Amino acid sequence: MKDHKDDSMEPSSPGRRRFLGATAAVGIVSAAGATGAGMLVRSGETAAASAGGASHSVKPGELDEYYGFWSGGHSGEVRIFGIPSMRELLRIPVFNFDSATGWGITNESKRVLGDNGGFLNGDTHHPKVSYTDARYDGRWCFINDKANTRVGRIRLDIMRTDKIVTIPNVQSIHGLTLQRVPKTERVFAAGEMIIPTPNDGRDLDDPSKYWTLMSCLDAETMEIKWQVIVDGNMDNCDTDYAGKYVGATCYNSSRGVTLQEMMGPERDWAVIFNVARIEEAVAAGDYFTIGDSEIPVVDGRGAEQNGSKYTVYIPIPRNPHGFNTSPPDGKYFVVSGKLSPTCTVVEWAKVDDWFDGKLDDPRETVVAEPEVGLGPLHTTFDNRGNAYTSLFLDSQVVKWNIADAIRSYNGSDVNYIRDRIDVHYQIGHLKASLACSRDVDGKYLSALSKFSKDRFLSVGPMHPENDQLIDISGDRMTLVHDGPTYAEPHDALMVRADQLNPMKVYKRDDPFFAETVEMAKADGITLERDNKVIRDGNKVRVYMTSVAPNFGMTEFRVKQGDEVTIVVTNLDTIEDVSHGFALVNHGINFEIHPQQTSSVTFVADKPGVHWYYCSWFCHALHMEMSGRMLVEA
Ligand code: RUQ
Ligand code: CUA
Repeated sequence: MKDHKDDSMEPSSPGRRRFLGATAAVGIVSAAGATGAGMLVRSGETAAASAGGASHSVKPGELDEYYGFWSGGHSGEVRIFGIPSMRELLRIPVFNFDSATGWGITNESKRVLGDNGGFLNGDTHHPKVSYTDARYDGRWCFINDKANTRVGRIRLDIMRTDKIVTIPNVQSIHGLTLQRVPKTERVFAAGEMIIPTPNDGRDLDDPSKYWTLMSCLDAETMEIKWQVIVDGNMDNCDTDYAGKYVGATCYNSSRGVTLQEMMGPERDWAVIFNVARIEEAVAAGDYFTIGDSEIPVVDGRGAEQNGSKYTVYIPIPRNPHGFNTSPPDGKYFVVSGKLSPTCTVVEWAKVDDWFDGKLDDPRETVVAEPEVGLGPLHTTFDNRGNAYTSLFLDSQVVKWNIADAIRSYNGSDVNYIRDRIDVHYQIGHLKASLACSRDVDGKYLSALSKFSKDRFLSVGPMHPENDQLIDISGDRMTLVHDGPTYAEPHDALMVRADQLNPMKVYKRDDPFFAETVEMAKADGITLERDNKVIRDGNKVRVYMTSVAPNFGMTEFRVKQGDEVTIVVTNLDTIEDVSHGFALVNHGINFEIHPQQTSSVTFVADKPGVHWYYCSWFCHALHMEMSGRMLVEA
């Protein structure tokens, strides 16, 4: 890599350097494991800009303006930040095991984890909050699991995961996006890795028979409605603002299985799916199925002929990555070149023209292809017609004007680059406040930098990442915060604080623990009152209440080998008075927040006295909130 010092820092230069595609390809591959000298150089511009940070601080006791939803990467969770303070407010376990809340331990969480409760890892990339008329409606946050091919859904009233589904016929869900209008009824999940279909041992050595599929889920039921088989692979995806299309990038149009093969072609593509035509085909029975799966699969292949009835393949330079639709009206989408220094701007209305048969060449949907810098990955937007693209290799965010990029593409000699700012370092995703919705406000931008290098105290070989906050409200971008994060948020989005309305105390009829309440009812138990042990053969159900600083039962007796279910109902009604139930030497701990019922099932295999205690600090006598399980040999 070249040293940054050699490059012009003029924000108005169209690109910091021009180069051949091959050079970029070598650059990005070496940077993947790299410590290029150029990455360490900081410009004077950034140091000066950082000085302006104080005005964006949120004072103790003050509330933030936005909720930030951060994917937790291979931690498998989702995190909530306050923006602009960048304070971490909550971690929501999704695909991971969580010691604090008992996610993966309690019966309620195991029901959500389902058959996949055996997997304790996940890799979350793209959190998406549900919409009504392309505005955040506070119902759900959806999240993909790249590691185990799942999609999870978080209820935003209680901030807990309530559904997880495994997507069949594909491997690795990477891109995840939602229908915006009239509201989120469909969730789209892009399969990334190509595999034989069905993947039952056939065609192991014949990658020409490997495929992947786009899946559409019903947002309400989380059932998979249909899938579309495509050429190439799929990476990131997004929808339009009319409820008609979903599109995904493809970085492996050659369907290669090695890095060299995947980097081969000069152009890959973005594939666009015509949702209405796919659903008509499914309704008409014009589909097939794969292996044991009953999901209708529609054939969207045919890249050589530019697509099928259901799809169009728009050629895009070299291994494109991000796919982002421009707010507030969703007129364009921007695809980043990754190994090409360009972004490609496509007008959604021209995709209509394509499907209406008015165009001869899918490239006619392209209205601009600005040169933005090295390693463009993702693009976000303000409310003033500007786009902001992350440049992995340049470690920069570049701000460019969409209308001027279109003018330039049409031959005008106009400079579309508005500003550049260094980020620290090797940025992946970036997202401006409300930029995926009609309410885009052009105030803040989160820059998720993959390397932090020298920005923080050393904590050993694993460095934190650096999620930076940039003020984009003025003509020039200003860096206002460095936010170290633990492995490894990929993407983030901001929702205005007034757009969410989480509960402060559970309702007793919450569906999250309804099944446990049903079980109690069948045992003749009123959870809000009873402290009782029910024996049913060698199955023992222990029902107890908790009110700070007491468990309703300070001892219970079982026999060695009994299968014991402990159900705890927190009768405290005051917000914040959470209890926990930890059973010593049994690997059991879980949350019970005010008015919540939680339960756990285990085998009492060790005779003797086993203490349980409250693990959530709730009262001056919290230490004394305990009891004994007596196990008879
Ligand atoms: S991808 S660094 Cu998983 Cu969102 Cu682009
Ligand atoms: Cu209850 Cu601590």
